[in-house]
Amino acid sequence: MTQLCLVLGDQLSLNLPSLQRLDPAKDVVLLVEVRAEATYVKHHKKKIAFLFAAMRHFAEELGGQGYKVDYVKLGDAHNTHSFTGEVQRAIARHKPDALVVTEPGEWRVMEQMKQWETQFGLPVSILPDTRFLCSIPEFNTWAHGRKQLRMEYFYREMRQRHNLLMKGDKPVGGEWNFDKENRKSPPKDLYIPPRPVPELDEITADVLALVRTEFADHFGDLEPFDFAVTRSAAKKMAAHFMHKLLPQFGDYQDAMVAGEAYLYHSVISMYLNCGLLDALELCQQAEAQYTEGNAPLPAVEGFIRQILGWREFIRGVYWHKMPKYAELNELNAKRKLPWFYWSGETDMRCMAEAIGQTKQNAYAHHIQRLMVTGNFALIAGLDPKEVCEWYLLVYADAYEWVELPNTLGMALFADGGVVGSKPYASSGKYINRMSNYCKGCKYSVEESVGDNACPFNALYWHFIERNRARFKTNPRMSTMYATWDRMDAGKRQAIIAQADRFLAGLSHEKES
Ligand code: FAD
Ligand code: DLZ
Ligand code: SF4
Repeated sequence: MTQLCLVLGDQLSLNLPSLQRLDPAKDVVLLVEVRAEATYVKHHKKKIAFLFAAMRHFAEELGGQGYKVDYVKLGDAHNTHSFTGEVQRAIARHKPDALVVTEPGEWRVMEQMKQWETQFGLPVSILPDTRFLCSIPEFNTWAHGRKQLRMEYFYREMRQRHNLLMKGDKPVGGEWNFDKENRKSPPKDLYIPPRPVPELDEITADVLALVRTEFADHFGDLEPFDFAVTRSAAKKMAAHFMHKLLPQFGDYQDAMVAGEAYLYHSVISMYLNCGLLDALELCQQAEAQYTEGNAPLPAVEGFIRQILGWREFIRGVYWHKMPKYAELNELNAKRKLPWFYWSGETDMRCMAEAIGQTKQNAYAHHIQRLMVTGNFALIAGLDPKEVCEWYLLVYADAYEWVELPNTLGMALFADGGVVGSKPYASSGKYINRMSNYCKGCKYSVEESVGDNACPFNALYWHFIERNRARFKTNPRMSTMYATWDRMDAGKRQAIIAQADRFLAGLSHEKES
């Protein structure tokens, strides 16, 4: 019996379950560059280049391991530009007896795969993706019957199950979570060790030329291109983080500094999500930095929590709640996405910085995504569908399984509290505390009303007031309502009018 195995662009791992099933001597691995995947949302140019270059390098790596690889390039004659079309053509070429795949990261692709057995008249095995540390059935069992899904409790079980930072059945250091010791404001003289810049080889140069011509109208800058595109280069990026940045990761996890896109963040999500890095290996490497005395516990615990806790929890929520999840809009937000999300041209310095870095790097760190662009979208009442599409296409690490619960749930509260127990709404005060953006901004973060007032301030109160019925009884929001209600009625009226004027002035169309 011969098998055909389709490997997707975010499945570039040698330990992929479907690859483990193959007999390299006779089975065939298929990788395909297809327009449908690059354009179902118009992905950032850098993201397409990154994935195509990583796929081409992975095909070489597989060849080196003795696999028979069939690689379809974007420009190949007769490319049908869809997964289904390319599998069909490959069946005609190789005449396999069976198809084998690993479950995909997106619901829409799973729906396609489920049709293949009938469509092609061949047995199709869709294997669980064991690169994740919690399987979909395991998450569903954990979630079953719980009134609320809370990451913290899920995370504790994951720590025990994978024996990370554990002393017997107790957490190392006596606590599960050291967040209160993390999250300092950025000092003026922060030194950030420079990140390694991977070399550009011929394969990547060819892909850059392809993307430059074929996807010219997509969002974002293609160059400078400084992503790792091989497993070994991605491992060097991770090693740089472990040795040079992890000790201060916790301290400055929430900090934002103008002109500093990466700070002490690992910048590994794009490699982890496409399969070049392994989640458990990263957690174990971080743990070793603690046990060897190279990094403090709060930093290491914080990093492990992001991967073992948040990343796995978010994936669990996605598969537990889809497909209805994508349609949720708890706060009935309907405003169109302002044009400056595409251009980065706005006088709000925090937004210009976060969007500008996103255009340049296809990356922004968590707090920029959550508390700047996400917070603005939440308090301005932007339509979740438009916001989710933006997040899915602008970031190199974005696939729907991870983007959707983070955006629709964590940032927009459009899921009504599945991911977070309260909305992450905030005025300019939070941004001022955690960044140096406000000092160079046209607006004054101290003011809520008037031409110079920071738009986040009035929008925040507008959000609080217009969602009173929904949040007044939420105990975690009661101080906010008490503060707002204590304010002088004239002041409250002026703030609401200020926000209304600002919202009326937002344009979703390109200005000529
Ligand atoms: P670090 O800050 O160094 O953290 C280490 C790792 O932890 C990350 O690489 C990532 O794998 C994991 N992690 C941390 N937080 C989360 C989280 N909330 N969910 C899942 N994994 C997490 N992450 C994505 O990978 N893809 C996305 O499309 C994505 N969209 C997001 C959209 C919004 C609105 C928000 C608020 C967050 C989103 N995140 C997404 C989560 C997080 O912002 C990124 O994982 C992180 O910024 C990646 O940068 P880093 O590798 O430097 O992470
Ligand atoms: C994101 C992406 C892009 C741009 N192009 C391809 C492609 O040409 N071929 C491919 O196999 N995968 C691509 N991907 C990643 C897929 O969109 C991803 O595998 C699915 O969304 C499932 O998570
Ligand atoms: Fe952003 Fe307001 Fe600060 Fe300007 S003043 S950077 S708009 S928070």
